[in-house]
Amino acid sequence: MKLRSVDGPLTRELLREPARFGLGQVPASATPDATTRMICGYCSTGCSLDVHLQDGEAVGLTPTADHPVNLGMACPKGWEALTPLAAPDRLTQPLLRNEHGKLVPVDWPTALDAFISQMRDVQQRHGAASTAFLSTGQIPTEEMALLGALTKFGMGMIHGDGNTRQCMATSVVAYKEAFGFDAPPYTYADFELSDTVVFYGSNPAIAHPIMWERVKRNQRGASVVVVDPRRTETAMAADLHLAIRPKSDLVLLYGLARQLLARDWVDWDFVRAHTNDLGGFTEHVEPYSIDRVCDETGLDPADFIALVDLHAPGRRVSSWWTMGVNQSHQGVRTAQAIINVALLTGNIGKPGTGANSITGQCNAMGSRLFSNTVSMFGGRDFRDAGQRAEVAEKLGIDVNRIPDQLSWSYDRIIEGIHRGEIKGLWIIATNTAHSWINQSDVRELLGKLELLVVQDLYGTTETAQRADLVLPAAGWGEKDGTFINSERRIGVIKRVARAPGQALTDFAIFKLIADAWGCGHLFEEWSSPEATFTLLARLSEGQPCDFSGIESYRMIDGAGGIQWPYPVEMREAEHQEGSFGSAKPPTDRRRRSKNERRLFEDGEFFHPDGRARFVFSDPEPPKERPSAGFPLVLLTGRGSSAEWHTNTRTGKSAVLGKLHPACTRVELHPDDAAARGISTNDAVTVRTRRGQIEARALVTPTVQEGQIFVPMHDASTNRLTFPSFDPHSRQPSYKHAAAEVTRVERS
Ligand SMILES: Nc1nc2c(c(=O)[nH]1)N[C@H]1C(S)=C(S)[C@@H](COP(=O)(O)OP(=O)(O)OC[C@H]3O[C@@H](n4cnc5c(=O)[nH]c(N)nc54)[C@H](O)[C@@H]3O)O[C@H]1N2
Ligand SMILES: Nc1nc2c(c(=O)[nH]1)N[C@H]1C(S)=C(S)[C@@H](COP(=O)(O)OP(=O)(O)OC[C@H]3O[C@@H](n4cnc5c(=O)[nH]c(N)nc54)[C@H](O)[C@@H]3O)O[C@H]1N2
Ligand code: SF4
Ligand SMILES: [Mo]
Repeated sequence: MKLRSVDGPLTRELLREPARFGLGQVPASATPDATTRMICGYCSTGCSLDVHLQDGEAVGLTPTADHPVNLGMACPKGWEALTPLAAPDRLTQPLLRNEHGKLVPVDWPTALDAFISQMRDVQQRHGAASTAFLSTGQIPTEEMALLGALTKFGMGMIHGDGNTRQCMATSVVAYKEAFGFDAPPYTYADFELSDTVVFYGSNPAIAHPIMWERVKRNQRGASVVVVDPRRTETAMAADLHLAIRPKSDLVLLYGLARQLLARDWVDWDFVRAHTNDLGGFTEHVEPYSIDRVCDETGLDPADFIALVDLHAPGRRVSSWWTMGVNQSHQGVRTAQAIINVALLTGNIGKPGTGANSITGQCNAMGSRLFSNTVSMFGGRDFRDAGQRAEVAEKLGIDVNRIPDQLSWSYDRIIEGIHRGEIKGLWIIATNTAHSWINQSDVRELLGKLELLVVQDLYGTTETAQRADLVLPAAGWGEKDGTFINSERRIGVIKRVARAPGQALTDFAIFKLIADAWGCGHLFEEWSSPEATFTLLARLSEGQPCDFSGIESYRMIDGAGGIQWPYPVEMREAEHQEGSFGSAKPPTDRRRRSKNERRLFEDGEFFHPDGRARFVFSDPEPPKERPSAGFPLVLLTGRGSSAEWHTNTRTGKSAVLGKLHPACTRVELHPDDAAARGISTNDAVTVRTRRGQIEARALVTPTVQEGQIFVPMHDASTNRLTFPSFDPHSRQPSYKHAAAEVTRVERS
């Protein structure tokens, strides 16, 4: 065929030798073995799965028995992980919108030609900064890194963010400010080694079922506390449930700190040696009396005191948080208030302790460190000339290719479309039209773009349906790479299945686009996922996340995953000691067995002075409060362990479909239901100022009076949510909007 702008060597090779790109080919990484192991592609727990092969292709899977993360367990999604690969709506060819507005199948050269010519056209007319990308925490680190390098160093883009903004941005900022680097300090063994385990806005029984299993294995008779407005499955199994008013966590935590100071339950040695600003913090929490805390959180004083008691000196306290904290108009300060309590009591860097943010997606941690969106590779700063020079040198590229400014955050990219400044958008592995907070707005906005490219497994997603060009991607199970889980553990995924039709790995798609764009020469060293991993290991050198000691995928596999940091010196020390991969007790910080490690054991943090910071500010009320027309507070979140986000993958499994109600449901309290004449299973309308949805009522005392809960998995949920953002992290506050529920009258 005749190509206008695409004539790179890789495209020619794709036409000549499609198997080299994995097309229709027996899995490249298939071993002759009957089984191979890899990390699950759903949540950030990072369970290992044994995939059973026949002629190199997956025929089934079971959880790995001897893996340090899951110890032989998996949740329903893990067991069903292969099913979505065979779904009938898998994309098998690129789709291009034709002059009649219809998406029609085309071949790769045509798709690449359309991508290059239209993206270039937008850039020529509106400048390179008018094109942007939105990516994900659900593809391997190597793919994220290649995308980030290609778009910013190769294609001249400045703006690109990920769905991790909806999820982890708050933790990133909280850790950076407090510790000097985005560094979750824990290892999962801490679940088992604590005396007190506190979950703030976290529902692991549903969202991280295998982490929850680790809590159940606690051998120290730990007291488990859940701070959540809802009586979740996790709260029901806890020793103490603090059903606070939504968004009152900050007041609770300042009150807790004040009580700890009043009782002198402070680890003074630790605080003096390793922190700054306790004086200011002590003054700050002074007004948070027991009365004020109970008044603002709605808690019973006895329950609040019980929480304080569980922080007694000598107890190992680990505090964990997830989206109930991060998705808030004051998420960063709330997360830092959790960190402050840990610093105050010296509950950090020791077994069974920590101020611990649990990540969400399988590779959210990889995205935070290597997607080149907000920070530059390895957690560096785009604005720092020295760091730009360092990255340029390690990559062998001209430093002028590296932008010297920060990318806009997701919400600012959306606003940029509003203002007509962003005209071309490339969305990879996220379903914006379903999951973004202001859905009616975003769906309309996507239509305003001059070019929308969507790269996904399925052509049926709400976002792909709105695209001008859809690129068919291979999924988990059909490609090689690494993920980084919640406890900083790097694990391997492998190609064990054939991608359907013309679907290519995201890695191959990025390489082809680089080639066709004319910047392929920048990525010669990025020849395969594993070669890219070596490059990333080199980029990590000298950073807190240094994993330059990892030599190969094989080494990671053999060790059951390796946590960062793992610098060269650590590997060398382990080799010398003969303790590599063995259970030999560690001797010093650099010589620790690599299987279960936590950060800050020596009290050294990543700020230049080595000290952690207390960061705090005054609480503020949520931006949209209940009113006469909308008297209820709407909470959203995960509905069941069988549903994953926008359900593009989990929705394909009949087994998973049986584990949750088929319809959209809204949970409401019996008194609110009675006042509105609503019974369970009634058809109801849920309204907010943004829009309304139809749902079935589930009347249950697990939600408090005055609150309702709608799972995020339904395509319409985000018509309701209120777009407010944490000012420091720009993370959306999905968990607070004013709403009303009414019964649909049958005619
Ligand atoms: N089955 C399943 N598992 C998943 C996912 C999935 O879609 N399905 N997604 C993964 C991802 S990406 C993520 S980020 C994690 C999310 O994991 P979680 O954060 O545990 O899940 P959510 O249900 O979003 O929110 C947790 C809880 O926050 C509570 N909450 C709401 N407002 C407040 C508040 O103001 N204060 C407090 N203290 N709590 C509040 C909600 O009632 C809810 O129970 O799950 C991961 N695991
Ligand atoms: N109301 C409400 N909304 C929320 C939340 C909430 O609590 N409440 N939570 C927020 C959070 S924490 C998150 S993380 C987001 C998640 O929101 P999304 O990221 O939009 O959700 P997913 O369904 O996981 O979308 C991933 C997409 O990538 C595709 N995909 C999967 N694997 C691959 C791959 O290897 N390559 C490519 N190219 N595509 C792939 C899938 O088919 C799917 O379309 O939702 C946010 N939205
Ligand atoms: S807990 Fe998470 S990582 Fe483990 S099997 Fe379930 S979805 Fe996969
Ligand atoms: Mo998430």
